[in-house]
Amino acid sequence: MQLLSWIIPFLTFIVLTQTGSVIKDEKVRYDNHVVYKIKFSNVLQRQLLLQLAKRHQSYNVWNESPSELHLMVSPKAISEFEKTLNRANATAEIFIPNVQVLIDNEHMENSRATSTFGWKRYNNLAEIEAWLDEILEKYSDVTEGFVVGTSYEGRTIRGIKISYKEGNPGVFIESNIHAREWITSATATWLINELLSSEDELIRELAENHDWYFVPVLNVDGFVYTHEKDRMWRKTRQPVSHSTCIGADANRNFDVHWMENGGASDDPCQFDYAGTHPFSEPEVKGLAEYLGTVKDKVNVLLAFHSYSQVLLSPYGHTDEEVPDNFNDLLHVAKAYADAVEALPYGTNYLYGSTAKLLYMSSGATNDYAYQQGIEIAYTVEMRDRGTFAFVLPPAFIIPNAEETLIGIIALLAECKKLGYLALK
Ligand code: 0X9
Ligand code: ZN
Repeated sequence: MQLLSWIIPFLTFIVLTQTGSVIKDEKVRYDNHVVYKIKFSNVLQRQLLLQLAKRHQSYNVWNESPSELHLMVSPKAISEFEKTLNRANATAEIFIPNVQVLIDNEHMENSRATSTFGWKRYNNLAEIEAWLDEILEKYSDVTEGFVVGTSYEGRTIRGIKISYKEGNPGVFIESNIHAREWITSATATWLINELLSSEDELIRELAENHDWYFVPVLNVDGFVYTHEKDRMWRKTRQPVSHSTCIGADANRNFDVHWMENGGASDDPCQFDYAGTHPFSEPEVKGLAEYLGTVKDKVNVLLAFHSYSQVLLSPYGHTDEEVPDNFNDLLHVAKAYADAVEALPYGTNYLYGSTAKLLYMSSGATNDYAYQQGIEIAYTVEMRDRGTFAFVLPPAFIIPNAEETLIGIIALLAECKKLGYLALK
């Protein structure tokens, strides 16, 4: 009895999570989890590998396109994965040999950087919010805070509007709807700072002649969870009744062709679970409601994601149809991609229709915005192409943000030329 009470506090309790493993109350670990890049040469191979990837939780889809799949495989599933590869006669390259090493390096770099808010490391939600408060106070004459709603766990989802004068066209930027895509909120906060503090003529012109609506972290619960528990978390944190799996893919939860054409999953354990019904996730409902109040003043919407360096335009739910202004959407995206590529970093962006370039995905933010009358609406998938994937080292925050800014300048110039920035 005495021995037992002595031992119990020292016993650790292993809990299996969606992919990694966690020692109770500690962070999920991804030791020896490998990310493979699988290249398909026919549809059958794709089908076989995707079937495997979706079969159980030793697999986690990181990126998908018609010709390629990036898949994280837990160590215990590697031999099964290799057998399936052989059976499919497909080849795979190891992209990331050990995900935990990337996470550890990121953690080390984050703790080495200065303790004040900045872009040399990734900031957590509390830091972002404290910084937002400072900014709102410092620039009170041209900024105002707004509230998008309340998350499942009761957090306030906040935004900031920047407006230097009446009658500007509106640009709406949503970021970190996917929790693990940290580069998106880091970039959004950097942009806010540039718009408010830069003395560069081009940036002043950009800042002062548009109204800016930023939601730096939409999926607040998921974001906090990535900092505190599981770096690779993607979805919201609302439990699903009758399932042990938690959360929905907020970017499949908008009421726009919801669950159509296989553009999302009805399995709560999948990365692209659409939720029980459109707007079942309070974060998504909140964004849609807020957007409803400003959409008549918003000309352009950008939904920030990572990774793969693409600009995706509607539609996500069908590859058989494109929007009426698809050619314009291509022109505008080309302007962004060309401007980014012309920088010394030389980063290459592809662009095109979501369903054609990427995969069927229904219920996403930019498709919803488009349906609501915001005719220029993209998903921006930022750096990189899989070398570091979601765990992009902090040293890349500023380069990524700089090229996003240059891309946006070119995008808006093209929108103006094509007549999309007129008052609605
Ligand atoms: O799958 C997604 O939600 C996005 N890619 S990510 O790797 N960041 O998860 C792309 C969504 C694009 N889909 C639509 N606009 N429909
Ligand atoms: Zn994403």
